[in-house]
Amino acid sequence: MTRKALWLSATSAFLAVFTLGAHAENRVVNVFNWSDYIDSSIIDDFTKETGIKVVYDTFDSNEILETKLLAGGSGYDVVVPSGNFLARQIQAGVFQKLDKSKLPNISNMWDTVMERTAKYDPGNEYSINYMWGTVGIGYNIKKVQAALGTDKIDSWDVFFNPESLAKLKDCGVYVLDSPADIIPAALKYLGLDPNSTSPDEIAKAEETLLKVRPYIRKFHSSEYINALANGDICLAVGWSGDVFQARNRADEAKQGVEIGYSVPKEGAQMWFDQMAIPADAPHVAEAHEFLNYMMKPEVIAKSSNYVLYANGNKASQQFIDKAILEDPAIYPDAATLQKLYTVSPYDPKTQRIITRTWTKIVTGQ
Ligand code: N2P
Repeated sequence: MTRKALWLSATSAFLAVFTLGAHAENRVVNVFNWSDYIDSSIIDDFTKETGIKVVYDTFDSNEILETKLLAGGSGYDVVVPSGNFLARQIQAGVFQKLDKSKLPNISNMWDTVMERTAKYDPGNEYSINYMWGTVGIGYNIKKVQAALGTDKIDSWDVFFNPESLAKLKDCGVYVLDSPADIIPAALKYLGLDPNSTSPDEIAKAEETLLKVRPYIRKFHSSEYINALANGDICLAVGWSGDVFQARNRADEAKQGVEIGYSVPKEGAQMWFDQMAIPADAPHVAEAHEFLNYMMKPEVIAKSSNYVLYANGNKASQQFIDKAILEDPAIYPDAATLQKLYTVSPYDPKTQRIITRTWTKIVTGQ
């Protein structure tokens, strides 16, 4: 080889390596997940292990996610709708089928959870469970004791009974800004089917909520974590793990705030948040790598240990803190399971009624 040829081949070898390297660095996955829903070290570890950069955005409402998905071109590669929303989004053609050959860690998943999520995603073809939990009542134990004379809440009556909620008005009540979580709870409290699509029954739920509306300070689906932890409010209708995160933040702050969580005896909703890949996702290969990584038992256990929600990964349970695994409000025992119901997606007509009803409730008119 002449000197020039040698130089040329060295240069092209260098260029080849350089280009490959640059390509690896450019790999990206755009993730859109709920707020307060991951230990961020998981994202750093994923990037270290795979070289794929994660652009991580958050939301706190299924409606917000749905609006983006239905508009198309969201640019997201992995999104996490709840099962009842996922079901109709699958119907609308928003997602692509998962390539299971790229997801070997699916063998770690928990059949009991998959049977339940199949209600929303038959055959679990489009989605993988991330976390699941309940809708219940988070409360400031001392403030509730002072206002109501009890430090134990076990019934929706504390919230839906206007006489009771009036007593909590001044110490502050927040409620999820989420009709598909709150209206079924009102129906259940009234002894009706939480999945009712009857306009009359939904009107009864509306009436019940309007009666307590004057005592609600805010409808919001993520601010209640800090509001509870700081002692700014005394009650929140919220999601289980978020309330437990509030409890932990309060413990860390050492200001004497103690937080409790109740799965009311009349029944509480059990929901499933599912990871899925939009049909128009720009980085499909990276999305599969991300999903497969999230199904590693140690990884998803780390997430549950941090966000205090149960996950749908059976093999992860050996890595989950004992206190979490044995807490029936996180991993329900048979007695708690009996109290839990699931919700179905609303048909378009019922959805319009629900949306209208919710506007009336939130605006108080
Ligand atoms: C996470 C709340 C997710 C539960 N902060 C709602 N599906």
